[in-house]
Amino acid sequence: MQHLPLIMSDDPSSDDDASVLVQTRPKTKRPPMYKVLLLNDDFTPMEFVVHVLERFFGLNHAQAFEIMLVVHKKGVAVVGVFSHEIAETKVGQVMDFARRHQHPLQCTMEKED
Ligand code: TYC
Repeated sequence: MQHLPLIMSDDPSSDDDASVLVQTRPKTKRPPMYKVLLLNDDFTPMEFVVHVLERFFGLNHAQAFEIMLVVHKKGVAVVGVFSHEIAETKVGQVMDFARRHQHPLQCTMEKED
């Protein structure tokens, strides 16, 4: 097998530039997280919201009741923080469950800062 001479490129955009090779601080960017928000409305029964929080967010009855009251009084509350995929799944589960029971409950997600 024949070995050809290796010529280094002078092109500054080329990957053989030393600054590309000397990466002393590897970037370990964590994936963005998403807040799942529950919104107040005047029609969804309080017990239904408590049930949703127990069923889809793994809260016990006291925690679920507490968060339901925060939403009821303040209009909105963060009910959990998840990866994009998990947050999307939770929002879908809540919206689907509310729709099937004909309640106008709204659940959304928002990127965390
Ligand atoms: N405001 C509703 C009521 O008085 C209760 C409620 C709480 C609705 C939280 C939605 O996300 C909600 N029946």
